[in-house]
Amino acid sequence: MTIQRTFSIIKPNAVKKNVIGAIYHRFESAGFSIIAAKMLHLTREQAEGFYAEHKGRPFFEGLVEFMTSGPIMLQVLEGENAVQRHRDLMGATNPENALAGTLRADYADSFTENAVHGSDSIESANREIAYFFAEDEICPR
Ligand code: YYY
Ligand code: MG
Repeated sequence: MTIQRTFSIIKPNAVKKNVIGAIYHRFESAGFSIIAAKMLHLTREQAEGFYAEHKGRPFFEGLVEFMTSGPIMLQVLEGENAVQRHRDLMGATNPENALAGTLRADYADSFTENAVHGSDSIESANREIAYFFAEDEICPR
């Protein structure tokens, strides 16, 4: 029994499809509580900073272009083993490899436009949450 927090983004392609509510329903049905949320249209600086670990990779420029192409929803999710369970709910990074029933299988349009982001470790979650949320914007039950 380990209650964790993880960081989630509903990316621009999914926001454009009007599936914020559908994805929130999937989070809540899977036992996550949404304990912080905001909508933002990222600046280039915010997107580059968030994805700094990927700077220099061939897909970096396209990723930043995509992530700044429209508004996104940011969430902090809390629940049992949240980091790994949220990764499982999202599915593989490349939607061609995402299992049926995962968010990426259902909502991704391409490798880059893969609908959702989720932290890959507790350390990443802590860093990513702090990148976008002040402590007083997080509302645990
Ligand atoms: O954590 P996750 O989002 O599943 O994948 P990362 O390897 O951290 O890559 C971040 C982001 O970059 C991914 O969601 C799509 C994009 N991307 C890409 O467009 N092409 C690649 N070959 C690898 C990643
Ligand atoms: Mg990642």
